[in-house]
Amino acid sequence: MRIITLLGLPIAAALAGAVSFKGCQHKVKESIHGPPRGWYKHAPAPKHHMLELKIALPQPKFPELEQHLWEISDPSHPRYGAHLSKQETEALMAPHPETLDVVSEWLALHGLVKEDVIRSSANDWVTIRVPVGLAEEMLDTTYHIYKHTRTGDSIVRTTSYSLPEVLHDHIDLIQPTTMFARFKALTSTLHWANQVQPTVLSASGGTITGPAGNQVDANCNSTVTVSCLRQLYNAVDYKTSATNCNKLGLTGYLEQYANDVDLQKFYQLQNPSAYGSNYTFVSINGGTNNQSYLAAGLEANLDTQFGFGLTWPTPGTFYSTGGKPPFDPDTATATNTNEPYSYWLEHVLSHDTIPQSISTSYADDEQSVPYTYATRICAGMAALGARGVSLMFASGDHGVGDGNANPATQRCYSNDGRNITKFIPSFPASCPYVTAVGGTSNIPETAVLFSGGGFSNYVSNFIPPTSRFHQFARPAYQDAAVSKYLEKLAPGTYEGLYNSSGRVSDLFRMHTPTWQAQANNFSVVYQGKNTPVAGTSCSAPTFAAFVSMLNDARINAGKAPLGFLNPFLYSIGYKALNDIIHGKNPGCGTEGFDATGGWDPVTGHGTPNFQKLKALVLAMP
Ligand SMILES: *[C@@H]1O[C@H](CO)[C@@H](O)[C@H](O)[C@H]1NC(C)=O
Ligand SMILES: *[C@@H]1O[C@H](CO)[C@@H](O)[C@H](O)[C@H]1NC(C)=O
Ligand SMILES: *[C@@H]1O[C@H](CO)[C@@H](O)[C@H](O)[C@H]1NC(C)=O
Ligand SMILES: *[C@@H]1O[C@H](CO)[C@@H](O)[C@H](O)[C@H]1NC(C)=O
Ligand SMILES: *[C@@H]1O[C@H](CO)[C@@H](O)[C@H](O)[C@H]1NC(C)=O
Ligand SMILES: CC(=O)N[C@H]1CO[C@H](CO)[C@@H](O)[C@@H]1O
Repeated sequence: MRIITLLGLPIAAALAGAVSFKGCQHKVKESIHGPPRGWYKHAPAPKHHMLELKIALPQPKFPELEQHLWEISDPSHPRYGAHLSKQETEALMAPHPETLDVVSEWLALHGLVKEDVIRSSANDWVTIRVPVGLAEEMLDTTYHIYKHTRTGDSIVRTTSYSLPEVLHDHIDLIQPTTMFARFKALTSTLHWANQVQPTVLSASGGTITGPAGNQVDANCNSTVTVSCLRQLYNAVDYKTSATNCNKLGLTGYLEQYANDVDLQKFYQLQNPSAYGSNYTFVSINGGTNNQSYLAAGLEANLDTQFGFGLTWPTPGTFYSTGGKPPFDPDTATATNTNEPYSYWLEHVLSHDTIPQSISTSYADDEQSVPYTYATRICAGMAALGARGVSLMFASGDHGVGDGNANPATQRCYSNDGRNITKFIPSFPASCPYVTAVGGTSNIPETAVLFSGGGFSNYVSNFIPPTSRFHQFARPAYQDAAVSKYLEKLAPGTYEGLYNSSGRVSDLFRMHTPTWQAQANNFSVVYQGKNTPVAGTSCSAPTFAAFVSMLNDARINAGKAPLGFLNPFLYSIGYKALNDIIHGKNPGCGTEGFDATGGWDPVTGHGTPNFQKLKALVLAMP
């Protein structure tokens, strides 16, 4: 059901309304202090170049949606597990009817009629395709081609845009305008493509004591397989169901394709019972899954092989979302160079059923995603949480830094015009409605050096006056754990580099390799060969797989899926995690944070002990 009919205001009626844009002054809606480090202005954008503009309409009922989310995700609340339906969620995401009218009228004024406008299922996003010339007129701005110094990528952006004053309360943001995010697949820098592991991954070499106190193959200290992860995290004998409607979702972006031949070969090697099984492929915004041998993506292969390999026979879904820079600014074809989370969110939220656990191993530096945009994407994640979906995001692969240089000497610059040194957290891992997953290596488990983590800089003082909620401030569920850690930190440590009022990443660490040459490695089949892979990219699908197994157990027991995990993990779940006390995550010329006993910003509460977690989640309502 489309909300527009519920609200009873067809567009034509709206056009009869009386808002006048005549003589209405444009006022700056959003501006940034020049392009972020790494980008330079190259040339004016060709006027005929087509842009796909996404317009976010305000969600006046979001605070109500968020209130539902906290209640139904808190195991001590009577409404725990009472997730909302698609209709209920959309009613809480919908813009005010007047907003729909005013915005439609403004679009009509520029010749954009109903047929030119694509609306999200909740009507909270509007998508239009317009030439640069028209966008410049609508937004009273000038677009340029910006080039990236290191990669040569080009994008069409502006550093400021304006809207008629009457529209300011009816539009949260329009992109692409000021967004220079560099969205990355997290395996891209952390693999040894030139190295190949043996074809047979034998379990010879005896056993050692794993984190759960059980005996595990000694090889698991150097090469990580599906079998190793099940041993390390105490789930060797757990069998999932194929038919209880539990599902695992994995996302693919940036033309990362999951190769079926590689997947079957992986199953033969690491989970023979899954051999011959398949997953559901979902294309979003033109995303494909090119099966050419050369088109196989290491990230997509890693995610599907470990995610589906660990949870088989749970049905799997692989989402491929199209759209990525660089592109040819001279073509007149609309090129989507927006950061693609909004497309993915619109798609999944428009469906009645959604996989209960979903993992994403892609990230941007938080500061490269405008606060307004981050806030809206994060609101979409909250809506998924309200629907009962657990979202796992890799925490990033650059420690507390941004990976632009050697972590020991690198300075990390803020791009807010002040150019001060700052730790650089990753987005969307920094969103308070998702679970951020980092990495460990070896046995006993140690935080990996590259593991992203720390405090979000998008805290309340960054909130523009128009915003209605304080999303990135430290959520209450983290208060006790974080305060305890801060008490242990020597006074003044990293003062000014992070904001202790910010949301911290959860960093329920999973086993991944370090990038020292002799460290552990995940064994992924890539273009037919066993390839060692590292990164928090390994951790996110692994953790998601264990969450999916927990959902399997709860669904079999007639209970609701876990949904948004953090309130549970911080209040009860941490008791079933292996505390990690070794390691740190250097960056920005510092040593980063230290792992300590109890919660810490590097390793969170630790890695899972599946049997213990299962007992906890089955004891909950
Ligand atoms: C798996 O499913 C995809 C589409 O979802 C299909 O293209 C592919 O051929 C299938 N592979 C096998 C081995 O059945
Ligand atoms: C699939 O990938 C191959 C190798 O990169 C490429 O040559 C081919 O054009 C691609 N096919 C499509 C339909 O994009
Ligand atoms: C920021 O400061 C550093 C070091 O002082 C300097 O090298 C860099 O050019 C500055 N960047 C900007 C954008 O001002
Ligand atoms: C695992 O490997 C690391 C690094 O080589 C080593 O320090 C550690 O002792 C090994 N663990 C066990 C239990 O053998
Ligand atoms: C951290 O955030 C608080 C508001 O939540 C603000 O008062 C404070 O100035 C911020 N500190 C820094 C170093 O940005
Ligand atoms: C970089 C790294 O640690 N590589 C190791 C990955 O695992 C194989 C064994 O399967 C070792 O031979 C590599 O040295």
